[in-house]
Amino acid sequence: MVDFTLTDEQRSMREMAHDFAEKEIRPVAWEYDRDGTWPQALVEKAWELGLMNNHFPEEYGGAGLGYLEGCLIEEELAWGCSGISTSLTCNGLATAPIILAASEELKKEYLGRLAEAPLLASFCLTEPDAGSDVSGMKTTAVRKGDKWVINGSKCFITNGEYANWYTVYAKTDKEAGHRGISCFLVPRDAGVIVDKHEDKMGQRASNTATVVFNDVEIPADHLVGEENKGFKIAMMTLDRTRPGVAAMATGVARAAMEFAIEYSKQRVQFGVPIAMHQAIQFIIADMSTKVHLSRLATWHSAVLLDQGKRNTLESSHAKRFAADSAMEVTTDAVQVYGGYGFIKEYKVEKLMRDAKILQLYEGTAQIQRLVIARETLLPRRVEAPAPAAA
Ligand code: COS
Repeated sequence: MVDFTLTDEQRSMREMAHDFAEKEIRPVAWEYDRDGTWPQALVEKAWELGLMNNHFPEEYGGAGLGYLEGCLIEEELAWGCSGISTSLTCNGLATAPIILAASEELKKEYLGRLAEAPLLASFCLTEPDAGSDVSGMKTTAVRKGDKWVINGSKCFITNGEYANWYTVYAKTDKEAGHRGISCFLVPRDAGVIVDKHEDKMGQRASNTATVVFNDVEIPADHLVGEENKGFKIAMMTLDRTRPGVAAMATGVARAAMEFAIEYSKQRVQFGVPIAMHQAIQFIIADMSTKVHLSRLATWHSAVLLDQGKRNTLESSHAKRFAADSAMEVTTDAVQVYGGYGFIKEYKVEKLMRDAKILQLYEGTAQIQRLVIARETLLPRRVEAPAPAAA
């Protein structure tokens, strides 16, 4: 049976997230965007309300919510501000490899830290010369006695400046390509250096930093999953987090559409509100279809995960379509505003800048198409078993 009806619990969760976005995020979003302000107060409030880390299994202090519930929350938060929602939801990306593959001890200690206090964690995969090409990474981890020694540098790390710990991918066998990458949990106090705070085009309330590891030593048991199995853990993580990005893209597009509708009913040209002109109606109609289909694709990719099924194809469909749609819808919202849309005083200007990163982070629009093409030409419909803990 296919049923898109949400349960009462899901609806009230969505309402709570919407309320938070409307009353707490929206009033500060444009000021935080202008100044690039770190939303610490909102991190603390969202954490208090249970809007963060709610996907953790109950035994590690979470609410054990499903991926669909996560997407409902992420759409609302991003409707408020996608920069702030990126800050609030990034723990999901950092913790997915831990939930998937880490030992019981690591899960208890490090998921526990985030459950017990409003702390953050970051996911460190990308490097200056290894973006889409994950296997090209140069960061290394060398085993010395009962320690791993990590050297290298990771860039574009969301929440990097504020993280308490990091999920870090490093080469443990330089000759083995993607089969020589391992995943580690690195506590910040092991000697991680935060090097550079990026000044970004959009999502300016999110923190993006370079994180450097100079002979950083971590205990041997901080290997996540098996040695040289990190690439698969990273891919399985992205399968689990791309639906959330798609949900955020849906929220951004929806916000832009709402602003465009409101403006088109007020702005009078040729003697009538511009909403009366078919040229504008068709733009609004396309916006509405894109928001609707983005949400459907997002929900489908999340529901498959909740059913324990592999969703590689569907999460790339959702991420690709929703992010491209968010870019198109926000650009069209600026178009509906005409010259005013280009002025910072009008809200759609920020949304258009914010949307761009949705086509870039967690796999570019081109990488999504590459995955979609591979999955379509050579379907791998079997379920991927969870990687074993180290
Ligand atoms: N789930 C489980 N396993 C997967 C997988 C998935 N979704 N995708 C790939 N794998 C496995 C493959 O089965 C293959 O396994 P074997 O070693 O047993 O053969 C292995 O991983 C390598 O897969 P593939 O050949 O597809 O790897 P490529 O090097 O060609 O890379 C892309 C694939 C380009 C898709 C990958 O590098 C990628 O997603 N890049 C983008 C990274 C990204 O999103 N960065 C953003 C950073 S987070 S902000």
